[in-house]
Amino acid sequence: MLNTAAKSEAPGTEQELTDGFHLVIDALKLNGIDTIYNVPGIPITDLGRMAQASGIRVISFRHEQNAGYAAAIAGFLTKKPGVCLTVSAPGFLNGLTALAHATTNCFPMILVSGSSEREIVDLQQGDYEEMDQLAIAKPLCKAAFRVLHAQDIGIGFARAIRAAVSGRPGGVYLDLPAKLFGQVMNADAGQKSLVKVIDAAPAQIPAPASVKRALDVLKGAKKPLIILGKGAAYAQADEAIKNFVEKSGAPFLPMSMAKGLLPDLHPQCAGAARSTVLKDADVVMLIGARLNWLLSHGKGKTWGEAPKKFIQVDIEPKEMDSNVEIAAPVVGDIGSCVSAMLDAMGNSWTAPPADWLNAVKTKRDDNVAKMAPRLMNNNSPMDYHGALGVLRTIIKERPDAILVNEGANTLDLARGVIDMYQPRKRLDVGTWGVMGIGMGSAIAASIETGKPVLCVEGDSAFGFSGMEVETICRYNLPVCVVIFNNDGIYRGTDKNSVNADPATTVFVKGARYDKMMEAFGGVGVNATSPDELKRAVNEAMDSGKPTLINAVIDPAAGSESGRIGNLNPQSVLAKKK
Ligand code: ADP
Ligand code: TPW
Ligand code: MG
Repeated sequence: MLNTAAKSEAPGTEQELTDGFHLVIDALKLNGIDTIYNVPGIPITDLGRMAQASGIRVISFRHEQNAGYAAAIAGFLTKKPGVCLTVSAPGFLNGLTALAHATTNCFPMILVSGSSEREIVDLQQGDYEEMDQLAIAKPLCKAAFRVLHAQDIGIGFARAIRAAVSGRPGGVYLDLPAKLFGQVMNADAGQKSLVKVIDAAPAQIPAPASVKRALDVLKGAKKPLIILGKGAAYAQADEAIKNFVEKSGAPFLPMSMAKGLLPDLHPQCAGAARSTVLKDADVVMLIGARLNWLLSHGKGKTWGEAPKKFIQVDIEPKEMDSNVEIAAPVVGDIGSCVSAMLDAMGNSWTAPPADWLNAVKTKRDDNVAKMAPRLMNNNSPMDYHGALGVLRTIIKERPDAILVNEGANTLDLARGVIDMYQPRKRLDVGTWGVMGIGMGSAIAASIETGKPVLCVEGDSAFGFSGMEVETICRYNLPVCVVIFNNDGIYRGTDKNSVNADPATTVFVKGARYDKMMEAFGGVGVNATSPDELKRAVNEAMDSGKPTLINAVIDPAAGSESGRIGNLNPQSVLAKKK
């Protein structure tokens, strides 16, 4: 139903009116956008209020970056653009990191920011929060639009939505100058100006010849490997992907956010034999995963000496050959591509050679067995493995819960230790390895899915979005935050040998993050052993109460930059410690 703003006053000319505020809300609702992640202020305070009054869920954050990360992950989880609403210049800039993050990760998101008066901004006359936001946003997103007239709001939102979700998804910026909101127009004309986006992300069917080429390459493999990336998780083609992987018989390796697409305990999962399969495979099929730094660009030591052929399934044609030659590109949406491959495989597909499958299985079972005793230790203070062993069991018992994870050691070790069982249950730092996605992701995950959320956070990582524990308490969300508190970044043991300042990577020793949650009425627990941790997390997950557990980790347990210390540049002048 149309929101009408008012009636015109002049006698004889009485007509229903609408305005920019109402048209924005109507445009969102018409397109099924039912949630906004927001921080209020001039000129969008009333927009948030009116959106809430109209039935849209408006989640107000303490910082736009976190609202933006929430919108970005909402896009990943739902395939609809997550919407973040901010004020002008500083609010816009705070949201911009998340917009760039969404674009980098191929998540559909729309950053909607109010802006100042165009005439004043363009003459640089010093308006309130003056900034040429559109120009600044452009290089950081897929598309950027500004709406100057109320009658263009419908088209503006339609373009933003379509740009965000079609093709390779990404971030879109929509600039709404303050003046727009108060613009009045005839309500009927306003209604007619709205656009319902039909088939926003149309299926992109792969060329049959590309499907045949891919299967020919796969069939010729002696040591095939399938790598599933977060694009495959995003695609929501879970059944088709599972059937395809199983029919192929090939070992599969899930990238971090693709874990659970097929369970990590699936007999074909090569997660625990990662280095072996990357090194030894002769044919590698990438499904919704890029050959970026996370896969060592498809070359070098990680990939071994033996020649390899790559098959790549992706919606973005330009992704092909980005790092190495792709022998069989399959361009299309993953649902269509995987279904087409499945059909073309027929009923007589032969499994890969047994010696390859056995070699992978042996390596995987060895690595799992080596890890097992470390996960059962009950040391106090805890080490990473003792604490993670407990969380791994909790997720096994509650496969429905969503796991949010960030940090360095806390991230890298949790990714390896905690098995996932269902698609889109693991949300983490993404392609850039961003610290700060934690609380925004947790809030959006809870709002969008209604499922319980477990956040496993480094103490540094948590600090980037920690104030949002107030938001978690305010909306009473079933979020349990576990802080791996090792007194710092990577380790809490660095010393400054020159003066009394603390070393650059350490924090206050023995900090009690649990008290932060108590300050807002949530539950805080200090856990010093795996047993205590287990009890506290189970209690939190059972009660659904906002909870923060300060898990005391040995400050000496971690290593520099977790698993990616090799990426640190080295000074030849600095003395090695
Ligand atoms: P990961 O970090 O898990 O390896 P990436 O973010 O590098 O994954 O890669 C995701 C890829 O998935 C991107 O290249 C993107 O174009 C692609 N993608 C996203 N959605 C789809 C889809 N629906 N169909 C096909 N490809 C997709
Ligand atoms: C936005 C650099 C990578 S990991 C990390 C930082 C600051 C924190 C690691 O410490 P934490 O984990 O979280 O306590 P742990 O278990 O190893 O002690 N700014 C941004 N993103 C990144 N990646 C950084 C800085 C970084
Ligand atoms: Mg730490």
